[in-house]
Amino acid sequence: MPQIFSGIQPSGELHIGNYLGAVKNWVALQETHPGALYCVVNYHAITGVYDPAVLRQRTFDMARSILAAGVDPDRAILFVQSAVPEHTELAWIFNTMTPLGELERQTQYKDKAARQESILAGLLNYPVLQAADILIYRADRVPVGEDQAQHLELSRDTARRWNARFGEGFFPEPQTLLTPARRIMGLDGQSKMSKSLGNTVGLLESDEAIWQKLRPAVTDPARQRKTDPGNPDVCNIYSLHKAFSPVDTQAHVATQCRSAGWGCIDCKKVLADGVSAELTPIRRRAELLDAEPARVHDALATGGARARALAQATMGEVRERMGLS
Ligand code: AQP
Repeated sequence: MPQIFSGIQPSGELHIGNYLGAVKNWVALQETHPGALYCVVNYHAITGVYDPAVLRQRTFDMARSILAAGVDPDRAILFVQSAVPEHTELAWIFNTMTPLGELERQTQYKDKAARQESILAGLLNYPVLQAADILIYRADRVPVGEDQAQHLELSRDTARRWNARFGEGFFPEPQTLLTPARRIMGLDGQSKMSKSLGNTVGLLESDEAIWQKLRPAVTDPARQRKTDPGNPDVCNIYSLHKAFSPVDTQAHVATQCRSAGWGCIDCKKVLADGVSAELTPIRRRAELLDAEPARVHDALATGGARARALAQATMGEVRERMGLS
């Protein structure tokens, strides 16, 4: 049975990009892969200036949102990265074997570094820690969005490099599991929906707040007037229909767009209904968890203990094979 691992940063709210690209898949995979590991990767969220109290709160909120989205702590192992400090031990080991040039080539590093005045080493080494996060559980399937594909390639290179020196076949080469919604764009249609770009639609936002974001959202730029026929294939709103609306609604929306039967605002109203149908139960579960925060803390404590036992077993073997114990 393949071992599943995936992580998410507590660098802001859980948004529909994270949900459609990764977390929705986590919920599906826990049914077929009991013991799937899902991690709130707080060590990854400290590569810039941050406030400790805010980080602590966001870590809790992220765990609560993941549970509300449907991750079940009886099926999956949900934990916070810093509860398993062995991740950073293995990351150090991988750092000693990773060529600098490979890290400097990572697209996400280049994008984020370009937005910062002073670039910290942690930002560069982020994918090395990510390789450790995955490989410490000897995980071979990683449900993530498309933006993580290059980092997964580096994880595979890392596994190959370590295995070649210390034990052929010890670490698996982890494969990316993508969803159909592998890359959700922000509502400006310009760049990936991303916590750090502030262009997100939060999973727990109210219907009204979501509508205020959807109403001005960019559609097919060729559609200037309601009478202009549109092209759903280039419309970001239509790509969200594919994620949130039933199949027959998607077909109807596409026909109405191409024939100019509907204006974009009509199409957005139907999308808002689909989003509400999917997110309302998640919001309800989040409210229940807010009333009983101990359920979140308990899930993380149990998950942390289970994950740590697995990580310690791997590190025992790693130290042995590397002459460190
Ligand atoms: N727009 C997206 N479409 C599809 N999948 C996405 N993911 C993120 N954005 C999209 C996937 O969500 C998971 C968790 O991501 P993360 O929080 O660990 O880091 P990220 O990819 O860097 O997400 P953000 O929102 O863009 O955060 P910041 O701005 O802080 O870097 C991953 O599986 C990711 O692929």
